[in-house]
Amino acid sequence: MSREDSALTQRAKMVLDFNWAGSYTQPGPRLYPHQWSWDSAFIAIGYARYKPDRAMQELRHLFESQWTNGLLPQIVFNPQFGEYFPGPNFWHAERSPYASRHRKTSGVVQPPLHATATLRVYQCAEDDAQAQAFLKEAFPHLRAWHEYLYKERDPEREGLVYIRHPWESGMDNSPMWDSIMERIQLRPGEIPSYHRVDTLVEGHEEDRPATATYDRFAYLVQFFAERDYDEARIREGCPFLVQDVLFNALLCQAERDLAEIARILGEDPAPHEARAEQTAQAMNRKLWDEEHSIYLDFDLAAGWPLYVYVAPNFVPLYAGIPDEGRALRMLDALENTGFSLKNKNIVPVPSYDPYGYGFSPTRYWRGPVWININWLLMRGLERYGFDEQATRLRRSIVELVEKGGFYEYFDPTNGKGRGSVFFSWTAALLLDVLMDDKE
Ligand code: 2M8
Repeated sequence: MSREDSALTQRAKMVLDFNWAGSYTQPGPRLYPHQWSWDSAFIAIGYARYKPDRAMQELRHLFESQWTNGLLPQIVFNPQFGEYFPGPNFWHAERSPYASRHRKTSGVVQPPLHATATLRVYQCAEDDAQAQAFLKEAFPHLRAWHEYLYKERDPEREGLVYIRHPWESGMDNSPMWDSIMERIQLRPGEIPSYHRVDTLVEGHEEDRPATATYDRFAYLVQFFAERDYDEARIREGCPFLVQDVLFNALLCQAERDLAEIARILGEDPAPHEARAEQTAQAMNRKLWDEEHSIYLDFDLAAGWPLYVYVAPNFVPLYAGIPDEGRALRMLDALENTGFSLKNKNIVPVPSYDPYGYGFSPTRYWRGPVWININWLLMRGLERYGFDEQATRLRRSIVELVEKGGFYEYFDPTNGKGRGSVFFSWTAALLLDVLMDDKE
């Protein structure tokens, strides 16, 4: 490791220490004080490299807040920080008979990377007995989590699970949701009364979702709470039901990793392998877009695909879902469209096609570069042996953070950092990249 890299490694560890809240890591100091589900999985992947104990604590804190029906919540609230919106009093998660009784949580989920993170922690840990004990402890939580998704979120047993709120995608303000948001026509009396705080944090206002979008976010939360989080009742009339590419691709890889965990523990890996395969096949059958060589989300409420081209929809590469031929075509699309790994004027990979309608280099999930998506794409390119392009992405991840700082996201036109400073998954995934050399 070069001297610059080792200085950067130290800085990344400092960011994580700064955000460590005693039993979990805050995604970012001011905007995100609570525990977020997929942030914790990425963060654990970083900790796995140098502090496996902490990685285990991170995941354990989330597992302890799991609902009894297996739902792993998007947010676990820390009662010390009261002013976040929406807080527990808006979610009313307690209306569900399954909600965690000892910790307050939200009532939606986030992408399921947790089996992947757990396996990673096990593989990196040096104390075999401790690692084995952790795997044993995590296994029932992970099994229940995946079972919840396939049972409650895949009513037609297609092998594809749905999300029911943009927050469940992790890509809150993505242009993918625009057509659905437009379809949700609200009358004044239908907009819940609420008070946003995200726009009060200085320097963030113009990047954050618009008021009309937040009205719909809040409306959907109210819709779930009014139905006591009963999935069958929600499904009946929910205007937002989407089979999302990123979510299902990560689930597919997580099932493969859960199969591996089962094997290590002497449990049966077959059900997990079978589900991973079913999801991969369903994605190839239903979500593949022949014309643009990318996977597309499917809007279940409307019954059609969402023709919006976002970088996360290349993530099936990470899970080994496309065959060699399709993977080559995806690579071509990554290199020769607006995403353009080759374009010297754009920092790869913008979250949304810069030639796409409504692209913005600075607005939240509508164009900026996110380190977690780049990391998933980099690992995906490696998986298929596209080494030159993977190296390009690796360099870009390191350079972005080195020059721009540990930001939440970056402007692809100039590499400038934006959003939360000291952002945890940026630090954790950078560590993972820098410490690759050690292997
Ligand atoms: C962002 O989402 C939260 C709501 O969940 C927000 O906008 O307030 C997203 O980037 C999401 O992917 C992330 O998990 C969360 C915390 O980093 O922030």
